[in-house]
Amino acid sequence: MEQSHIRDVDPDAADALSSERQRQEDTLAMIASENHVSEAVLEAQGSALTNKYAEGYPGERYYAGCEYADEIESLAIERAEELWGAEHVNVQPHSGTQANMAVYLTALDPGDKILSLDLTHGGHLSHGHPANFTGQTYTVEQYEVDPETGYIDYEGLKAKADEFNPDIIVSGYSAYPREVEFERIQEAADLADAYHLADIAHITGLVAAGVHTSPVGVADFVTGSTHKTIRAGRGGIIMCDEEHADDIDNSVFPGAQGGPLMHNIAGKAVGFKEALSDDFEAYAEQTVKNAEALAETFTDAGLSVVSGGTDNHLVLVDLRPSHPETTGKEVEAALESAGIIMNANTVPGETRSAFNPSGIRVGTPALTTRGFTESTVREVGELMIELIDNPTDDEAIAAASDRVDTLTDEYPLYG
Ligand code: DSN
Repeated sequence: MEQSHIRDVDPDAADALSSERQRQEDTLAMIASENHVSEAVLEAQGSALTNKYAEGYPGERYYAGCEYADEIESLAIERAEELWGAEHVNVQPHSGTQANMAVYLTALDPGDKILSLDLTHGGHLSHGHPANFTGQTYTVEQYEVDPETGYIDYEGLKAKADEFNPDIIVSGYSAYPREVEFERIQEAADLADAYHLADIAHITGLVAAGVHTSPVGVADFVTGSTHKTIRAGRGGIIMCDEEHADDIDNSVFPGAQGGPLMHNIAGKAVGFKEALSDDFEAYAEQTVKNAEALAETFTDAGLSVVSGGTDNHLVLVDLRPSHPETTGKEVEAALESAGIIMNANTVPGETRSAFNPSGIRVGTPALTTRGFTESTVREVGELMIELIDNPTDDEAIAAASDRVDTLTDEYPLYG
């Protein structure tokens, strides 16, 4: 087969791809769920494994020619077992939501009861939102964060578990800045004789590095994303004890998915190897220190940081007390114009809509990958505050944009 490069075959697609790479090089990625994988992970994800069908699991495939697919998937599994200390790992979920789907298929029947954190309090669509299959298939009750402290209301959760008698309690969140006390959630699950699913999508890297408490060995099922703080190939992962291993594997394939995305599993294997290095622990620690520095910068400027600070990689700001007329979307747009990319987010007690909410969520995993430390993160925080105060001031936006250009030049990404 004659081979040509994408630039010759499809200049439009080539332009879009190289522009995206340049966009990442020239902007500050502060979406809390994003990160920058290494060139090695990019290579794995762009490999010939994208061509291979490998339904089944290593050594037990439904197709021939799977010897290298087996090798790659086994590497990903072994490394994940070492990173998180899990008895059983499934690396095939296409995403965190698919991982959660497989757990629900394993643990629940349609109509069964899920107890999970409200989306506006930091939960996730796949934890029972009405617009998601979970909200449409199962009966859902939600717990909340304490309105005074912004921390999970563990006692309220226990009371709800007692009253609602759920079949599964979901912990792990998308916009919660504090360390999760998985043991306390397990107590509520024990009280209700319910399963416990800990969805650590955002904090997989912090847990692997030992920077945050692990729910592995506490919760019945632990799910996660593999491309956020853990910085590996894109997708999802499930961990559980041996007793649930066969059921989970059957729920992923053939229950919820067909052929695994073997090129992504290769990216997971390579990223997990990188995460097993000593450098990764320092990276995870720095990610948290950077988020703490950002939270402090915001608080010092009079912004209302949900829960008063952070223990992890993200900071959630409620704009209403300091900037009652400014919405998260306005801030998102102003910052984007200056090359700072983060997202508007709902906050506990939200009074606007999910599309134009009252808060912003800002994360440090990607900046930390670039080499940013507390002082540079503080500087970015100051730029953000200037634009939160003046979201429509073109001069302020231009000045911030110049500074972002300097910072991105000083901290190149892929080069
Ligand atoms: N979209 C991810 C996030 O931003 O948290 C979760 O799926």
